[in-house]
Amino acid sequence: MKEILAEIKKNIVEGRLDSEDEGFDGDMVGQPGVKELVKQALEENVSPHDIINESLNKGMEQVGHLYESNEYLLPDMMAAAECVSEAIKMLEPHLVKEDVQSMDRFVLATVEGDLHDIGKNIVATLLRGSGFQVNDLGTGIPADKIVAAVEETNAQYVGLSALLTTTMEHMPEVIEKLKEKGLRDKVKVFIGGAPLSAEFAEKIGADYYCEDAFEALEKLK
Ligand code: B1M
Repeated sequence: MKEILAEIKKNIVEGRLDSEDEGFDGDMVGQPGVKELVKQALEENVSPHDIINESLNKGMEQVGHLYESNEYLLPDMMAAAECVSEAIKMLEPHLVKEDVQSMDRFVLATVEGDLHDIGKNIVATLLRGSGFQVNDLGTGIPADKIVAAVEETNAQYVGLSALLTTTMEHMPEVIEKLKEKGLRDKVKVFIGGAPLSAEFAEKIGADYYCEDAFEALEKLK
């Protein structure tokens, strides 16, 4: 991995937004944090794709392991999440192709009971950048509301995100309610999120499982 990508990942794990942050051992003040490093990476023409997949996703994966092993507490996870959100804001202009316009409508939501939105937001940014009209409903969205949005906007695609093994179980509800409303054949259902898999997509009758946001775009193509 390029050194700059490794540095960004390290600083995500340390929850260091910028050079004023101390880091966990308290001795990192003055060293570049996520903001400075992402700026530098973009100036060096490192691709936003690599920054997202190699630094942001992998950094958060490591944070997840540290939380699981009780080395990190909730505020540590939140500090890392803030760094990722800030990095995505900086990457957004580089992911948007200004001349692309499409009539394709995408409804996107994190399912009921689930507040994780970093991955969903990356998906929204990429889709908008590729010209899709994205109706991002936000987090913790019940199946009824998702289906109502599909109906109202006449969307051709719906994307569901879940990060918890408990909340992924709300995904089949959305598919059932789409069937009840006679909308299932009019919309392609994409699902994504760390605990999901292609097997789960098949089991619940979703059309596509996406391991990451770029795979969603590939599948749409
Ligand atoms: Co949470 N959390 N969390 N958390 N959190 C996990 C998911 C966990 C695995 C950590 C762990 O224990 N190892 C664990 C779940 C365990 C389980 O379910 N078995 C967990 C837990 C337990 C919790 C709480 C219950 C903790 C508590 O309160 N005690 C709580 C739940 C709150 C709730 O939702 N009700 C909670 C809270 C939080 C924070 C608020 C602190 C924060 C979220 C901040 C936010 O989202 N704004 C947080 C975080 C940051 C994480 C981890 C560390 C990182 C998640 C993340 O942002 N990843 C996570 C550990 C992990 O995932 N390994 C963890 C980076 C992101 C870019 O990846 O979201 O997977 P991801 O998205 C990818 C792909 O999956 C895909 O594309 C994205 C971009 O490439 N994708 C899609 C996702 N959605 C898609 C939709 C599509 C297509 C692709 O449709 C088209």
